[in-house]
Amino acid sequence: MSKIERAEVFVASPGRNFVTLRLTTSDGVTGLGDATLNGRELAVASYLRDHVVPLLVDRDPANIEDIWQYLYRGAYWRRGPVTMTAVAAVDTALWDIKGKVAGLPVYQLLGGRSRDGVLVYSHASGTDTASLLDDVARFRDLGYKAIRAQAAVPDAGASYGVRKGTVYEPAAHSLPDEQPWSTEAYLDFAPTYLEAVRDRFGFGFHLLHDVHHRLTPIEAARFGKRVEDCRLFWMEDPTPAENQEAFRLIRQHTTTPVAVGETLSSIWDVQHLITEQLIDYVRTTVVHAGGITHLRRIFDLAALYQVRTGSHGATDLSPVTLAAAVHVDTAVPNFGIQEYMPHVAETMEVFRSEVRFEDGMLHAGDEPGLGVEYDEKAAERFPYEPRYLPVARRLDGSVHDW
Ligand code: CS2
Ligand code: MG
Repeated sequence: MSKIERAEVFVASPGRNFVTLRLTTSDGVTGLGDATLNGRELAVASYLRDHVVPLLVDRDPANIEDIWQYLYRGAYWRRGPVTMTAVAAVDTALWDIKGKVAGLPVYQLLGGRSRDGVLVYSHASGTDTASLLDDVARFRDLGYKAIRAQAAVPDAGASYGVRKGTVYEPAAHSLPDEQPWSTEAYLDFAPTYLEAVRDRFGFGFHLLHDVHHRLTPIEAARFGKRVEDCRLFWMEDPTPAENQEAFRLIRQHTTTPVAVGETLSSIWDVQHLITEQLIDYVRTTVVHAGGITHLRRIFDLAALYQVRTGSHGATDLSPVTLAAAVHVDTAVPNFGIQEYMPHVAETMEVFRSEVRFEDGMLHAGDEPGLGVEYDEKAAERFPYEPRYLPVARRLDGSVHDW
């Protein structure tokens, strides 16, 4: 019997911070898992090093489901982003190993190919409408068939989702940026730039928008109704999802499709959203929702209710997560769309990935396993630096959802 012989946790900052788990078996097969939780990286690194690695050594890497149950139920303390990210890293690495042992890409282990390629959307942004329109034009030229549009809200300072050069969340500070927020200014402004995108470029591509948890349910209902003529592919995270029931009110007022899930980590966090058809797309992803094993369970539940997938894929998710997501997306029947922001060159020096972009789609490649290798020597050139996501404050100084 093959055994897990070694489990190593790497923390490095090639372009931004990533935590990576590498398992090695007694047969010398390696598997990778992403364990990155943006702004809380070391908590997951410690969870793995101090509490999970000692439990893995000598286990049979073939028993993915058993190891998942052992780590999840065996912790007693359930769910939550730190736990589920740590479990995800182990699970992803085990699927990588299983694929390499079988000589098959992971999507084959999940039932094989359901589609030729994985439709992706990327992020156009601007400091105002004019620069946003230029950025949308750039993404259209690059061949994207789906584009998310975000612009900085006037009088509300910096906004989420707006790139500064190549930097995308977080800003390069060791303590959180504090960014002003005005719901009124946003509700006045955002619909106008979404309309400007449709006026200029028409309807021959998918247009998406991220509200980033900023609105109350009734404000979100008003926003969704106001932008119906833009025919958005989705409005994302219109209101925080701790209270799943809150989405019923949004549903009662608008036909703009709703996507939720990037901050949620278990099937229980999306249960009512899915089974009561309060959303159209579920955005949980491999790294923050318990790995391929648990994500597949969420997506199968979603399929029963005509909810499609739309996995989170910002650059704080490592190329290991992107590859794992593309394997899952290739196989599941209810795939919707995959978020994709290309990683910067430093990131790709450390993670060599088979994932390829072509004509608006991602392709997983046919290497056994996930098709990603980690270059730990290259990673040594990029030491970890503490970084935080920003914090939002309303114009009166009180804290808002970022
Ligand atoms: C965003 C993310 O990609 C998205 O839709 O909401 O950029 C999110 O803010 C970051 O991943 C947080 O780490
Ligand atoms: Mg988002």
